[in-house]
Amino acid sequence: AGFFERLEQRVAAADSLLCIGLDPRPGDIGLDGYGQFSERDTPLPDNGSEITSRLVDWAAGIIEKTLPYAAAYKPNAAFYEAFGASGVAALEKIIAAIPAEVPVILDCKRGDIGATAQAYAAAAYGSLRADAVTLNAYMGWDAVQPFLQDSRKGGFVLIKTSNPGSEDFQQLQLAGGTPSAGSERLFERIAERIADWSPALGAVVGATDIEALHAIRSRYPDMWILCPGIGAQGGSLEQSLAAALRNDGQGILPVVARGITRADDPGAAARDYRDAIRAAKAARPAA
Ligand code: OMP
Repeated sequence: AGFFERLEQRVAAADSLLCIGLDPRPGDIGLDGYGQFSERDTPLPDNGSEITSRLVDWAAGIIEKTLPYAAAYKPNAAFYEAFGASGVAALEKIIAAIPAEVPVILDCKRGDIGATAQAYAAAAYGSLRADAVTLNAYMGWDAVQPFLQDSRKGGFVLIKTSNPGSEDFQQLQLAGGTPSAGSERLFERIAERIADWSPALGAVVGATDIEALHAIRSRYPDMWILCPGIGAQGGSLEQSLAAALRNDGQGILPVVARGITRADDPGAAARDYRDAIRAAKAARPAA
């Protein structure tokens, strides 16, 4: 089955839309201060297997407590690559340990010329065995296509991101709007393209811009939206869901990473988010 079909099966089975980010910092595994920038001649660390096992244990603890509430997990590759080869080894093991019915979205925001994107796709799907990836479409369709050649896999393209810098380019008004559609912003044009490119693509729209969530949902009633920025970045779960739930009560994956992984009790935090999602679905006006 295709990625979004499998995602919808998991969402229905767990009655949850929660996407849990697995982004370990050195302090999370007792290595505060690890990763100082080094000169070329600095010797390589010799504690590689210890780092791998600490990362794997950290993730296993969170997955064990949060699995019933998770629609999907989203490890961000940066936090593993930061530990070098041992971190990437841990990421492989962590993805392999997540039950196959729970989709894994590898957050790597890829997008390079086709031949290179092909190699990145091999890394994401061949080595790491992720189910889907996050993508940066700045380089266009040939940078995205290699991630969709396998019909079981899918991608979420950055549309309106959660960070302050998302105002720098994504909001730019494009010249030459049509009389019917009016003026158009860059992020809206990208959303239009991905809707044409493939049904295996969803949109990343951050929880910090409720207007953008509204704009994308009203234009694309069926598109899946990955919605980070809840918890540590201050976005509202309730407002995001009110803006972007589909009529069928699916269609948006609110992402929480630090808000769960750094909670005193990650299991209770995930359950609370899951319960808030159920409440928001129950509260929405009848279609
Ligand atoms: P927390 O702020 O700890 O919940 O982490 C958010 C996660 O979502 C990080 O892995 C970010 O890289 C990612 N993210 C954003 O925060 N904002 C975006 O606009 C897009 C992403 C993403 O693609 O997931």
